[in-house]
Amino acid sequence: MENIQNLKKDGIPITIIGLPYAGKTTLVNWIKEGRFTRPKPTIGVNFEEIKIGNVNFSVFDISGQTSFRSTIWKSYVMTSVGIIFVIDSADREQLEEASKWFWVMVDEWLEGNYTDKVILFLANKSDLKRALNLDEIIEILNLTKMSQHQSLSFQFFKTSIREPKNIDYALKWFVSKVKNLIDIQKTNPRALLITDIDGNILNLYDPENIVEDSNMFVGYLNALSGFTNELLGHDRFKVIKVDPYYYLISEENKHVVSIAVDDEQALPEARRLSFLVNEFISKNQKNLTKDKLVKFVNSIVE
Ligand SMILES: Nc1nc2c(ncn2[C@@H]2O[C@H](COP(=O)(O)OP(=O)(O)OP(=O)(O)O)[C@@H](O)[C@H]2O)c(=O)[nH]1
Ligand SMILES: [Mg+2]
Repeated sequence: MENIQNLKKDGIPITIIGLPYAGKTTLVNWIKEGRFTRPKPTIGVNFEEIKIGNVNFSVFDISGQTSFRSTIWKSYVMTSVGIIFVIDSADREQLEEASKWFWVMVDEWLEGNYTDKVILFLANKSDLKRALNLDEIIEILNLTKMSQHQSLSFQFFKTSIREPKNIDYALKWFVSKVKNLIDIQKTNPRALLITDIDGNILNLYDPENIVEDSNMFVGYLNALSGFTNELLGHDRFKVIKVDPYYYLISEENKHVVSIAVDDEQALPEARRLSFLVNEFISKNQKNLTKDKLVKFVNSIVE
């Protein structure tokens, strides 16, 4: 299984999720080979580097199996820029379940308000006779509610990979949105600092020496954590401005990750990077060494 820890910055990270048999891998194969295939069910995560137009993508096509949804799906969604959610529009029995997971993603994981995600919803297999029409799907999945989440870039399409129908059109929308987002956010952090909760530095990526006096910074963090044992609470972020930079601070398993960026527009990318670091820390909790951490951080920053 491709491990999220190996996520490199080579391609723009894209995640494809949806229940089993929806057509996720068929979609990946279609993009790669330009033909309709009948893949076997995916076990784990299928990773592909794909070029669409002149843009490189790192595509994570994830198994739809139940056991993957609350953990693996979430990790990849949080650390991706684009998400493609695929449903089988002929499988009426599974629509409620698909709807449930779509809204878990939007409301719980993305809290409905992320500006750094593009979501493409595909009502696939529209070629099948028993496929529901788009209006029915919109109603069952309550997709009009997405208009309340205007910060998320969202679009739905009725598609068939078999015919093929609408796929090019849908992907065109998706690629251009993702590319715009990346152009806006494109930035390497100025600094990435990891400390333990007492302020001891475990990693410091600081090529331009902007965290000159990390004691000051650590002092600030200590002052914050002095009030509560938990600095920020789970999956929460705090942004502080210490001119001329913005610092995004997050906490995971008694580690504090602080990322400095130039401007507000780069904060979503900083948040994505902190998810990657937090993920790494959680997974390596038992045998985390400073060396490992430094190596990992170097692999996600340029
Ligand atoms: N009729 C029709 N069949 C399709 C279409 N897209 C995919 N399929 C078929 O649906 C079946 C399941 O497709 P997969 O791509 O393996 O499904 P998946 O979403 O990757 O499933 P998991 O990997 O198990 O989560 C395959 O036999 C595909 O050929 C479509 O647009 N129309
Ligand atoms: Mg698959």
